[in-house]
Amino acid sequence: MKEQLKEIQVTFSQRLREVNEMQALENLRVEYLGKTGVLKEILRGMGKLPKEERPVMGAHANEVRDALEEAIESKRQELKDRQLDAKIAKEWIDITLPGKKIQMGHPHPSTLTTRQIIDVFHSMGFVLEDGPEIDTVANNFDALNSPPDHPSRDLSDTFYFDEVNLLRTHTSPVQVRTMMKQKPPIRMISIGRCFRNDALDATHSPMFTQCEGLVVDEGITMGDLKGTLEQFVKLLFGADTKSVFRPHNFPFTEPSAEVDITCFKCKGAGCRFCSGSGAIEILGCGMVHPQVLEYCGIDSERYTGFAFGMGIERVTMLRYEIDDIRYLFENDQRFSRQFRR
Ligand code: 2NL
Repeated sequence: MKEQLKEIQVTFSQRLREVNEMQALENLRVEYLGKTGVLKEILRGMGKLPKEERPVMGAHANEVRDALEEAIESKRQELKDRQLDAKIAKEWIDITLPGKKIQMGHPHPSTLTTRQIIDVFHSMGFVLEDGPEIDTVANNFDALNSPPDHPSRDLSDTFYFDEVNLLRTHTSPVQVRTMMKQKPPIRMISIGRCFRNDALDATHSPMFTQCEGLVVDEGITMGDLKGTLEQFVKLLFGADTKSVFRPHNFPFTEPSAEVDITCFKCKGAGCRFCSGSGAIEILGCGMVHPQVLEYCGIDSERYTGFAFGMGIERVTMLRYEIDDIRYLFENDQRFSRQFRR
């Protein structure tokens, strides 16, 4: 029996050396130490031994069992360590490698123009006002002295929801709302999306952004209008920019004018950019029509005002020499990325 135990120990050691993974180790444990294992089989044979040998042999068998258990436990630890080493080797990260560069976003060119225009007017004491993109026929047309048969009211030019509501065709309703809720002095600008039923081409878009301004107080004159807008174009296009006020006509202002600035490309000599004229039209303006003031509840005998309006996209196209308005709406990264800073 002693020899048998010796034999078991030797073959067990050989078998254990060949074990390379947990399941094989468990199988080996069951084979030798399990309820029907090799060792149990031996112990069952103890009954045949002479009575006096049994305690000695029993003690010896227990020693062998303990030794086997210990060997299995240490092998288990060894396999566990090996598994962990393999995992660490596989998941190794070189923390000294440079990180992946993240693509940073950046403002759209129209946003750059918008922000700069706000800054310029803010520096002159104007307050930025806001209003809804869906407004009323009254606020968009009636208040602005637009005659009932004016072409801009046409179904083919304006997006109507019904007889009362429309998509605003300019930001003027914001000025109307401001005048209705606030007494002069008023010094405000509004910037927002406007909608006209125009076909999309290089210079027109059915959705565009307008910036308008309004000043109403006692004693406001055409001189205030000129001074303010001259200062505006100098701050936006450079100190040497000259402006020319050319008579025009709007239903909501009287008198009305359009402002041309000296072409910043050819400095007035005439080039392809300004169609040879040496000047570029930048905005429309005028003294607020007394009818508009009265409609909004402002005494036109006591107060006067001036107003102006310009297209953000048009100004953006001029500043960055963009020759097609569609670039501003398509969001093609090959275009937009050029404005990364
Ligand atoms: C242009 C011209 C203009 C106004 C807008 C305005 C608003 C009120 C009263 C009087 Cl509430 N006027 N706005 C005045 C003159 C010109 O815009 O060419 N815009 C793109």
